[in-house]
Amino acid sequence: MAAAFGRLIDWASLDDAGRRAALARPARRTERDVVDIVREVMDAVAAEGGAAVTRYAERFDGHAPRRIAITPDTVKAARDALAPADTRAIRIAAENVRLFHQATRPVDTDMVETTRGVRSQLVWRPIRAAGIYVPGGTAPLFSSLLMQAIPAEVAGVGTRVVVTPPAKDGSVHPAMIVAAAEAGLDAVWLLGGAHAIAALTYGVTLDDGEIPAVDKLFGPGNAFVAEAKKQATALPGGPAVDMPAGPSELMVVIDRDAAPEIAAADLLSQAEHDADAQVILVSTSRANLDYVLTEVERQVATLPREAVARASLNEARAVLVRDLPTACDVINLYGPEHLALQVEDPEAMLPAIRAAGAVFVGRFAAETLGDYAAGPSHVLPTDGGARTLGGITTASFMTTMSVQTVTEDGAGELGPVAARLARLEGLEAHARAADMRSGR
Ligand code: HSO
Ligand code: ZN
Repeated sequence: MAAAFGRLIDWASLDDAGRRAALARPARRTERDVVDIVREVMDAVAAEGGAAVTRYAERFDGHAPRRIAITPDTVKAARDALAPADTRAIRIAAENVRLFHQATRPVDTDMVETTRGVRSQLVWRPIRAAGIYVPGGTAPLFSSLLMQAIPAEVAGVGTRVVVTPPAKDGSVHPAMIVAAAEAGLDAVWLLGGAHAIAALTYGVTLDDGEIPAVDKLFGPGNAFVAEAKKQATALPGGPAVDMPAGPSELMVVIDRDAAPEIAAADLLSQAEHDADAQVILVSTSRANLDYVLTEVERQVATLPREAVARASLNEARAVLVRDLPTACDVINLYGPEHLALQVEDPEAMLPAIRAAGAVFVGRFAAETLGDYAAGPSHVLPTDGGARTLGGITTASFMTTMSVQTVTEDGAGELGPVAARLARLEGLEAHARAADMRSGR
């Protein structure tokens, strides 16, 4: 097995427990005391508001929080700092994301008449205020701004507050400003980490203006951000959160004839994100599995982020399976954030797959296209969350209400039924309220 890849797993040789263990996510290289540090930050912001946020921003980011207004002037300066083709690429990505989310925005249902005269429907409403975290760190992920702020815009969210860590020198990448303009935002806050999440949770006043308390927190981030979202949502009346969004994951399924250089390139595209990113190759062919691993080794040596990719590859797995139905078992057990199907008839596998954040069908469907520009959001559940959760959609920024209408005849018919059930539960006031409508 090529040196770069973590482990080879022969699926047929393992029992159920062995299979689960083979697919377990590796222990995170999180810093010590994350929980305690985040607790301290949350408490300080609760007690002192903006002053505490500014103090932590200066300590952890080296800069006080800054509000970047998205105005014709700032946008022009940002565009001038980019190549015209970069600006165009951001525009195309934004348009595709908007198109997809407009087409998939949930619609109110028709009225459903359950008993004659009793009609109900489900209607969708945007949430009031969304807090959107855009990761910075080693690379400013302006694509993650598009993938969240545009679905929120399409949903009709009135207040979208975007926070993102500043670069080391306190600046913001011009692409972030252009992306914010494409998403129709009026500002981006240069503020990251747990203190940014605390600011969005409590609402604070800073030198540059106000960050309002939001109703729901969105976005991936480092261990501090993830922990802060957890603590925020556990507060009484605290904001909701979108999903567990940890390090990137990709599972690539290949057969005998899949192109090894393509499978290898895709695996490396996610391995370069983060030392904790997880990539898994699943193959029905031992020979092709080995070709891919050789390719990974050849390609990784040529990457600018080779060190990050190699760290991730240490924990990578290559799983040899007997056939494609078994590959589907592996997929459903692991629940990958991203799944690439590079087999002869990938569509035929889809009905058996039920746990993956995003599926990339066939050799031309590079995850990279989905990461940037295909349309669906790239903010997806990691850590097996895909077994029960989808990624960000327009619906993530909305909620449903049921609306119920009843005619006099409807009340006459259903009132006695409800009253009976109320008395069975020992709730007499309920029963009387129903009786009053049915003339009893
Ligand atoms: N693959 C990442 C998203 C991303 N890729 C942003 C490049 N930029 C989500 O897991
Ligand atoms: Zn990516």
